[in-house]
Amino acid sequence: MASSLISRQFALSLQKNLWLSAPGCRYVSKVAPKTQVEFDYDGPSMKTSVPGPRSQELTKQLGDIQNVGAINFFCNYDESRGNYLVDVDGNRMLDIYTQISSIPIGYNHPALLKLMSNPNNLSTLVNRPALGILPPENFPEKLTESLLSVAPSGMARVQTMACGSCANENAYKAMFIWYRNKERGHNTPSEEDLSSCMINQVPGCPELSILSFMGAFHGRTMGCLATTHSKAIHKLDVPSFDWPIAPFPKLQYPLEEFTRENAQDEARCLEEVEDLIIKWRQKGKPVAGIVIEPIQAEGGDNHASPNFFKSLRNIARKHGCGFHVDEVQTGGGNTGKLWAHEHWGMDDPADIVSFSKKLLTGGYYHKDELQADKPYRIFNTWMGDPTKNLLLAEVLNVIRRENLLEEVTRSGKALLNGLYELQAQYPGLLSRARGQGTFCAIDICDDATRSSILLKARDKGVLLGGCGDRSIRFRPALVFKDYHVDIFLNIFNDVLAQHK
Ligand code: PSZ
Repeated sequence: MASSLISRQFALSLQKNLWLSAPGCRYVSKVAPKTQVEFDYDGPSMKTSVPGPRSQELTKQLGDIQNVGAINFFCNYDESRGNYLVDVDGNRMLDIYTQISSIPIGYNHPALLKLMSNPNNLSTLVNRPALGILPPENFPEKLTESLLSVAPSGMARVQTMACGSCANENAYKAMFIWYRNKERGHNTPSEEDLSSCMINQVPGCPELSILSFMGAFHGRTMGCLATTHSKAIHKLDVPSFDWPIAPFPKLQYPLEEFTRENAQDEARCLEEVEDLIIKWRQKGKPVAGIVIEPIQAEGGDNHASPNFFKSLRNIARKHGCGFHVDEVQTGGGNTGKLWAHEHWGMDDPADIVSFSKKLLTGGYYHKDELQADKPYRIFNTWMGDPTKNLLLAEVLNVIRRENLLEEVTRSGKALLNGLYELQAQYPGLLSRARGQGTFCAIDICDDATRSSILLKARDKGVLLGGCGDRSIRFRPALVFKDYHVDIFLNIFNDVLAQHK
């Protein structure tokens, strides 16, 4: 199975000259002259409305096996290229959502196909190790080449995990362990600690808390879910912790017109954070850590200023709380920097930075002191996946080689300017265009109109996502260029004209 897939992909990469002449494909040489090959289609091409008949048939089949309520359509990943996702009905769509923001350099990037078709990588593909106990020889080297080469300021240690939730879940545990060790004065745990933890009681299972923000999304596993506050349906019926939840600033746009109001709102939120930390300490549930996204994504692309984050970081320090920046969605380059927190301009931005999605492997960076004091305290079977480290090392090479962060900054400006223009043209429909790099969003007048716009855009060959109550978010791959922005703006303009 694996080898037939590999040989097919190998064949694909060898056939690159054929792609040059494939109908609807083009060789983009002007934009990225340093790249030996970059393939992309020249625009969307729609054959049916989406989902088409084949997708509907497959959804029915899968429906006998799983809940399919969330499935949009089925994909043909062999045919997908660059910024274009092709479905099983032969529809080719400009993908500005990229698997919930998790395709870093487009579909079937030649550099990644080449990597995976290298026979030297076969054993990494077919033998998934339990990394915490039996890592492969090249593991330190690959971590150094991939994750450590882009480590946030002040962090030289990284722990990989399988997904974003798993990363955050373990990062929270790391903060609790660190906090209790500080409280204990780094002495060994007592007999009572050890026996009480076995029955979920204090002092072994202490009443500690993590402070999170209204509108946040940090994952759906039980611990993470206690810090997720974006939609009720995520949380309903699942027991949770009594942990403090602070308000996240609600910025008014355009920012230059509301400088004073926005600064006041941020100050109000920060004040509330300190109040909550004090209140929860008094309740006997001290805040061991603060977790925050640099831009609240699922919650509606809510931004805050670098000053807000700087002050919050100081509050965490002042009260002895760990500071965990969740870059699962913002990390990987969409904001024009590899990490969104780099925009804050701080030498010591966090104690923990978690990632997944565009970084291909989940995990978290941490300060030395956040390392668990004993083996097996932060542990599971896989603890990541070395194939993802291989891919990530190559993705980072491509990002550097093709200056993709600069490209993102450029196409992001074009995208945001386009959104500003559309918002001026359709003031009743659109508002609050905002973004950093291509990590952009715009608000639609109401949820029903948003759904209609998303579906109509899809039928015209543009894939977008929603977030928050009524926002549309943009999450293209890093190979999204100015001319993709133009294609998008033309189609989006047509769709909006139908909703006037
Ligand atoms: O509906 C869902 O479960 C979704 S839709 C988008 C996400 C999840 N994002 C995942 C995510 C995130 O955006 C942030 C900031 N933190 C943690 C997570 C969880 O990552 P995964 O999904 O890999 O567990």
